[in-house]
Amino acid sequence: MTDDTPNATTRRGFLRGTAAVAGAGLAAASAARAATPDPLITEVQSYASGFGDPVDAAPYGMPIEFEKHVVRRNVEWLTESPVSSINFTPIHALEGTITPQGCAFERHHSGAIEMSKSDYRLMINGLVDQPLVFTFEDLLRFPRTMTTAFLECAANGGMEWGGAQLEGCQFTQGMIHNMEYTGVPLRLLLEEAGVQTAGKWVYAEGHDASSNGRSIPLEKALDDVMVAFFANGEALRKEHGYPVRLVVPGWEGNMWVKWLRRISVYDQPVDSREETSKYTDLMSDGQARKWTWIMDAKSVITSPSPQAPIRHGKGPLVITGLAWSGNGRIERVDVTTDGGVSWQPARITGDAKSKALTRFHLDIDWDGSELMLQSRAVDETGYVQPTKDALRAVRGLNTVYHNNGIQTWWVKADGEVENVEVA
Ligand SMILES: Nc1nc2c(c(=O)[nH]1)N[C@H]1C(S)=C(S)[C@@H](COP(=O)(O)O)O[C@H]1N2
Ligand SMILES: [Mo]
Repeated sequence: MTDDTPNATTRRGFLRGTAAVAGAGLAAASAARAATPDPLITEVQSYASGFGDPVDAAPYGMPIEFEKHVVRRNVEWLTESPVSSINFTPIHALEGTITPQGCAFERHHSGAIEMSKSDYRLMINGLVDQPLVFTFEDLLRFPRTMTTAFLECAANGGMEWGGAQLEGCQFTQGMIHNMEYTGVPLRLLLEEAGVQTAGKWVYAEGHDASSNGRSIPLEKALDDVMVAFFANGEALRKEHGYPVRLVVPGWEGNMWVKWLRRISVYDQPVDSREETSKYTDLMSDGQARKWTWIMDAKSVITSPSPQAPIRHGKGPLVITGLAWSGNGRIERVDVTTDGGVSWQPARITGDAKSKALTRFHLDIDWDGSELMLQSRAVDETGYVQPTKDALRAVRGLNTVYHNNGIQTWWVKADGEVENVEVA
């Protein structure tokens, strides 16, 4: 423990009351600290005897240098070229639920393009009464809505289907981010164009060379899909689709078209590259599962985890992680420290928003022995996050998509953590 927040103190009191041995150990540790004069307490520090930076030193702020390890990282062998690649959100080092744009993972099929608001155009055509082209200014005059939603690439955790075990939840589960979006419901733009009765699907494409075209059933397009231009209170960053991207809550990241260029209304799906040769799940029998849009309930313990080992020794241990479901709210998250023999419910901290990342915590008194840590999410539909083996039994090993299996962290006595699987 490096801080002495009121919460930590309360919890220490609780632990002392319930576990005499642990309580004694904590009291001894505190006494030792108090007995040694700490210059950080007893001496005037330089920052307290001079001026700090003036207000205009950083008109747009970056994280302090001590946090410079909290960055996106990639896995070089994963993709051939950085313009058609992916990096990973440092979820092991973040708290709460909102992902700052500056460290939210990126996935581009042909690089991030630079598009100004004045050059921006969005076309709606196909089976509509009136084909329309909107400028960015036009979009700003439609009534706005807001939603917080996770975006998870369908390939998140994909390397683990075959058992490749990357050391860190950033790498195993970091193809995810969660932002608060503001924009215009796609429904309003479609209503403006007037969808004809034959129209059953929309096909969304981006301005980039890949275009990343995806077919979306009209029902979803009219429900909660958003044409978004703000994320976490500010303009979208270039890499997330500036100035306009599609937000498709609960559905796989590939459908969240960036640098949104065109919405075409069709009577049937387009069967584009991104929904046939890619983003379909090849099963053992050679058939592919198609239209696997929804991201099923999943969770992962973010700390402790391989990149976030336990450094403080035994005693109070904060276990924390993230849970999410493309089918709605997270109802419950269970945590096991013994590889699934016994489970206890974690605390859902803050709101459990529908189709958004949900934070959970479990405070334990760690006795210093090895742990097999897992979390298991249950969503509001009653769906329970499966084991990886249960998924493999049904889907085989050919696919890289939609792995929402339970992740196991082996916590060793020295606090180091390794990515393992329990049979
Ligand atoms: N126009 C366009 N949209 C796109 C992509 C792309 O390459 N081009 N990549 C898709 C994929 S596969 C994912 S997972 C998400 C990633 O969004 P992010 O870069 O904001 O994390 O955007 C999707 N939208
Ligand atoms: Mo993706």
